[in-house]
Amino acid sequence: MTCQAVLVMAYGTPRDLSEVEAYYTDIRRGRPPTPELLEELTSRYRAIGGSSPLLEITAAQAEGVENRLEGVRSYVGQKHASPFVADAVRQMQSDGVERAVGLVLAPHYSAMSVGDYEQRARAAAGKCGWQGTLTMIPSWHLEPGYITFLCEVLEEARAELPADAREESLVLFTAHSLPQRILESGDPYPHQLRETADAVAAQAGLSSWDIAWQSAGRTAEPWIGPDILEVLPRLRDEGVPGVIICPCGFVADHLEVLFDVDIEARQLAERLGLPFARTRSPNADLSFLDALAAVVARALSQ
Ligand code: FEC
Repeated sequence: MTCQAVLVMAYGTPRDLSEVEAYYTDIRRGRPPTPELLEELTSRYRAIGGSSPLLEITAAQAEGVENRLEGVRSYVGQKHASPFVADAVRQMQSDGVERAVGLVLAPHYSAMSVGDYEQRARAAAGKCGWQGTLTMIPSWHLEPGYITFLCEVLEEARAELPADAREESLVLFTAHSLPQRILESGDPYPHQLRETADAVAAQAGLSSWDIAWQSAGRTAEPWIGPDILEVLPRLRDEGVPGVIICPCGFVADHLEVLFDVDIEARQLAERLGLPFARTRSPNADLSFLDALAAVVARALSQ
């Protein structure tokens, strides 16, 4: 029988504050951050309790997918922290995996995100001489189980708002911003975020929704906007009674959700007097894991 696997890829996180510098250096492709940048990032990890739960959640998601697929073993490979994508590919090689499906734990395709994970996996395979077949899942932003999950958590979040703000509140679907230059090559990333938003809006019967971007990098070049921090004051000025942030470009609680949304955006909304709620992250929710496993099963059957 063919030895099958799912290569589960995610962003990665420092395990504790002592690893932040190495992690940031890896994100910056080997250039260490300035002391100011390092302190600024470290202070964000401190604000969420000293570390991000991303690694544990990634591991639980990989295990959840593996448990749902008979005869399929999962391998976790991260972009910027250990275990790296290359470590996972080396392990697949030594375990004799013949066929793997590459699943990135981010729903929307960009050459800079999913494309980059794929390049890392293929480069690692070449380097360690893994001869198996890797089939990448390019995106899964319209997976029915994911859309249904988002509809359900939207209703939960709506219930957190004051009664008089619930019905007319605007839902903002967000994803990690990327440098604007990706648009020049026709990258589908913004279009796919819009498609997720429209699919949820249609299924949930939303009357008021939009997309926005978050977590833009600290670099000089322009990033895709508008950023949620620009949108919130505009919504208040337009008389919108409340906002629900649905960070559907992410599937786990981590720094970009726990700090950028739960602390930074929420504090701004509070200052503006704008009622604010955030949809809970998929994490290891059972119906979400069913949806991910369905995506992988389909790719394996092709
Ligand atoms: O919880 C954690 O510790 C990790 C949170 C985290 C996730 C995440 C996801 C994405 N990123 C994406 C793109 C970029 C680009 C840059 C960039 C920089 C950072 C920095 C931190 C960071 N990212 Fe991230 N990202 C997370 C954390 N990201 C920290 C560095 C400091 C800062 O700018 O805030 C710019 C550098 C570069 O050019 O590479 C671009 C994308 C995603 C969503 C897809 C995915 O999860 O892979 C896209 C989680």
